Amino acid sequence: MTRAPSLAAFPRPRAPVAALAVAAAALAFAGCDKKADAPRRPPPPPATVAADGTRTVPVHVNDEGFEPAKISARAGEKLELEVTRKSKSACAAQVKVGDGPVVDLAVDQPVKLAVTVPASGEVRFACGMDMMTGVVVVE
Ligand SMILES: [Cu+2]
Repeated sequence: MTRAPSLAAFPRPRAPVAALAVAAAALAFAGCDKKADAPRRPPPPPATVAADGTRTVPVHVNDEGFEPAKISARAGEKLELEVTRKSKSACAAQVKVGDGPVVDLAVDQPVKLAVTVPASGEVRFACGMDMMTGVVVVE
């Protein structure tokens, strides 16, 4: 008679504690994931403008595609993309700007590609397989 209530009483206070511990562990995991992601993939640095007016826009090639995938340009602007492959995926191994040649990319080796900005419209850029795409839009 004295044992039964004590046995029943033990699991009850423990259950919520265990559930909290699981929830806390899950939260800690989610937090870790986000923290691990941020330093592993910082965004590309801002564009720079050289003395001759050429604007250089850093572009990263990630697993998900180009970052940024859309770049605004002014008509006739001297523009170049500084493309850096940040993904080991084969999809990121090449890039092609407009009608230009397909250029090989090595991981973390920036490659500068001049863009002939038209008076209007847009210039596409893409991976070698044309799966990941980006665009320079004349505005
Ligand atoms: Cu591809």
